[in-house]
This record gives sequence, structure tokens and C-alpha cells, in this order.
Amino acid sequence: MTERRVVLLTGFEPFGGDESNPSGDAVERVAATWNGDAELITAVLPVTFAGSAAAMRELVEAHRPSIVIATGLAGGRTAISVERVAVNLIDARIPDNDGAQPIDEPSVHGAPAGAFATLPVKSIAAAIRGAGIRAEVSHTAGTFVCNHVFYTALQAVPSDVRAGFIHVPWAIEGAPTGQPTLPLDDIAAALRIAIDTTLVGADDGGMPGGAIH
Ligand code: PCA
Repeated sequence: MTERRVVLLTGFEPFGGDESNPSGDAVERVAATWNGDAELITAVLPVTFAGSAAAMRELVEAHRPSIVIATGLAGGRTAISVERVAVNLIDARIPDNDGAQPIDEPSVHGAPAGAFATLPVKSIAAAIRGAGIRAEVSHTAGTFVCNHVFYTALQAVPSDVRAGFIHVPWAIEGAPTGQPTLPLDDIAAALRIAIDTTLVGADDGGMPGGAIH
């Protein structure tokens, strides 16, 4: 019998004075309906530099997942953004939920400037689009808590683990006025597709999908 695989899926709590965060809500929705071919571990992380990174490291240590997909809100984006590049940089434009606002510090001292997601990012974006949900590959996850958790996760896992980050737009449910949205059900479906695409061992080999600018 082969060992049952473990998938770690995380979202975030609300931040910046907002009342909701669709990433945490969507992760809870995926967990509630999960019937996939792996053990699913989910968590909703605090939007704090210290707490989120510690929680990610603890979850990886405790559950030894073979797939890690962290998610967060990118308010203003129109599509599900499968992030390709994590930078070893914190430059917080607003304070985190602890009131901390580090400027120009590394996420992980002494570590390389950047790291690539090891998820099949192009295959995931294509599969989500195939389900009729807007999705793209993104080349920046910003320099706030999401990028910090993304970089931390890539540092924390062994090299054979597929790990990465997905930014989601506002959900129709709970969006501030005037923001681009997707239905929360579509956001949850997109995360589920990301897991399934990774579980079947998708490989981006040869797929175009970069950005001209
Ligand atoms: N989005 C923020 C932090 C938490 C979240 O959901 C970000 O993009 O960094």
C-alpha cells in the first residue's frame, strides 16, 4: 500500500481593517467538501509577519505535506493569480495585525534573494481557466505577509515537496464597493483545481505563459 499523501492548504484572516478575507473563507469551504485522494490539512493564518511564518513552519514540521498551497487576498486583482516568484524581502506598506511594519528586511536572513514556486503554476492557471474561472500566472506576490509566507514555505519544505502560493481576488460575498470580484464558490473551486492538478503530477514542461512586461 502506498502512503497517503498530505496536502497543506492555508488562507489568511482579515487584515488592514477589512471584515473578511476570501482566502480563509475559501480554504474553509474546500475543507468542508474535501473528498480528494489525499489527507487535507487546512489552516487560516494570522496576518502577522512573525505569527504567519511560525505557523507555516510548525504546520510543515507537524504534517510533513508533499504539497503546500498557501493562499491570500490580493484586493484589486481580477483573476486567480498563481504566483511563480517569492522574493526574500519584506517592505510593508501598511502595518500587519500586530502593528508591525518592517521595511526592507529579508524574510529569511542569509537566504537567497528569491525562489520559484515548485507547483505546476501554468498547468494550474490553465486548468482553472478551463473551468471557466479567470486565472493567470503572476510574477510578483508583493512584499507583505503573503510573499513572506510564500518565501518561508519554500524555505521550510524539502526539495521534493511541491509548494507555492495563490492570490485570490475579493469574493462577491464581502467585497468593498467597486472592487473586482469572483463568487466565493469559484474561488474555492479554483483552489480545489490547484490541488487536484498538483496531485496528478502536472508538469509545465514547454508551456508558454510568461509575461512580456
Ligand atoms: N493578503 C495580504 C496578506 C494577507 C492576505 O490575505 C498579502 O497579499 O500580502
